[in-house]
Amino acid sequence: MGSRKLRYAVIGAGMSGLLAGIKLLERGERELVLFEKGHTVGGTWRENTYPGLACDTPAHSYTYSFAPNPDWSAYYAPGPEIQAYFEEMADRYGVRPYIRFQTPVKACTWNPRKMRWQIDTETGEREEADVVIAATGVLHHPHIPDIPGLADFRGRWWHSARWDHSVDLGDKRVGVIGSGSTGIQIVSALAGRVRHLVHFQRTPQWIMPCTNPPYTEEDKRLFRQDPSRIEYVRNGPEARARRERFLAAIADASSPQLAELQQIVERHLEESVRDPILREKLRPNYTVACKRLVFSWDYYEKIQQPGVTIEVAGIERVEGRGVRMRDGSFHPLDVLVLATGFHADAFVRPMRVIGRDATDLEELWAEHPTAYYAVTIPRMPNFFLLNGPTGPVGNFSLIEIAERQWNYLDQLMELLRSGKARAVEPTETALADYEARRTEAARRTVFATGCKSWYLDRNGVPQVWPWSYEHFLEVMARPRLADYRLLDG
Ligand code: N01
Repeated sequence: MGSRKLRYAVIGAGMSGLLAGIKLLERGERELVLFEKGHTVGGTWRENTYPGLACDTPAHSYTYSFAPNPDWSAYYAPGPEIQAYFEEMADRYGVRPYIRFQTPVKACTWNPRKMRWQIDTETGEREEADVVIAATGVLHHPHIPDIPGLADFRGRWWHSARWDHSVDLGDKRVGVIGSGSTGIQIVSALAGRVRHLVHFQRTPQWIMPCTNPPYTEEDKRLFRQDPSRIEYVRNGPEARARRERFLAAIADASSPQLAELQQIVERHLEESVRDPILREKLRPNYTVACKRLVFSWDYYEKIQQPGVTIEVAGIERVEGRGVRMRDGSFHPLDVLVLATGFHADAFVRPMRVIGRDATDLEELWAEHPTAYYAVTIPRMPNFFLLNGPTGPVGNFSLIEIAERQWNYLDQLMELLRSGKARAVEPTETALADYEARRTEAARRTVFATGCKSWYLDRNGVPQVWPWSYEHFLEVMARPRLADYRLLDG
């Protein structure tokens, strides 16, 4: 079999989908189409526009390795700047003309005769491709909890990822439900800027202190002049040590590194919150980093201003004019923001994926979503995932992760391009073995130490990468072909 030209379909034009587009164009591939459900690129950074939105991964790390940005305004970049970066990337690398916006994919169906995927969109289009790259993101289906009475609320309410900018909050009494990274960022931003703010916390969070120094014009000039300074922020000894320390902490709940993290957050709470009653309200009863660690440089300070109430009594119901607590108390509110997270186990769903032998991905994922090393799935030939299930999604740069995954997948695609195979998929045994080792390791992680979080699958097993970052880099460096089935049609 000689070499052949492939046609590629990328699903999603967020950070990972754009990466796929850029890399394919860079290789000279032109037979490609990106399907995007939204009106522009950027994924999560397009959807989330809430006040205080920022990325808690250092800006220079949350940047494509091949497109450094000396102009980030601060160590942690604000959301709109990140969105602007992705818009620029789509143009700079010429990906935009290949994107079909407002075109959600309804189904991908493997055609065994043609050994190609048929892609059907919600807009009635039908396309074929040899390769599908699912870059659909992790957290994008808002979780709207079933809080009694929500429908009766006479004020305005919305989910954090659907911010209503038409409402001026300055003179409003605002309630924010949820204390994940989103809720903490929103409350920090609104405190002191609205008439009254109530932060409803079902479960308090450990807050990791950090600083967010703005980059001066001089800093930016130096970054531009000497890119090794950017590389230093990304991968210098301090960044590496921080990453390794953090990974050692989360991978082993009995590690000294975790004990050290615990001390840092406890000290931060003791030193930052003066009122002992408030301090106890804010004190979590689980181990640090069991839930995704929240970083903040100002949350404790902001909530101690006048006009902010921390409520931990538990919501009984929403009423027409506010929120009733289980202890009978009542918070009158004009606006309610649900920072209540996302359906983290959706991944490519609700898209329907029917692979070889009419295998339905929904059935494969009935128990929980999974993929061999987070990137490939048995019976789904030439169906490749970026930031798919069981990958390292914690407090890391998902960009770096997607780049490593791309490097791995590109080697599988090379088998197709060079004519060594028509299609490639991992064996069932390889996935089963991976899952057995992964779930075993996952039980030792901090995520399994008894808190509730979106990291856990419905059986309470962490559905994320449980090993070191080094192991991830090692595995992503080269596919182990013995674990793959090559189909030649
Ligand atoms: O969502 P979450 P998020 N009644 O699922 C509460 C990324 N991110 O949007 O803990 C009352 O973490 C729920 O309470 P509990 C990051 O990966 C990154 O904040 O289940 N409360 C919890 O407090 C992050 O982890 C950045 O008891 C209810 C909250 O809602 C992920 O997005 C910034 C409830 C949900 O927390 C998700 O964060 C922001 C109910 N019925 C987000 N239902 C960066 O900076 C849920 N809750 C990169």
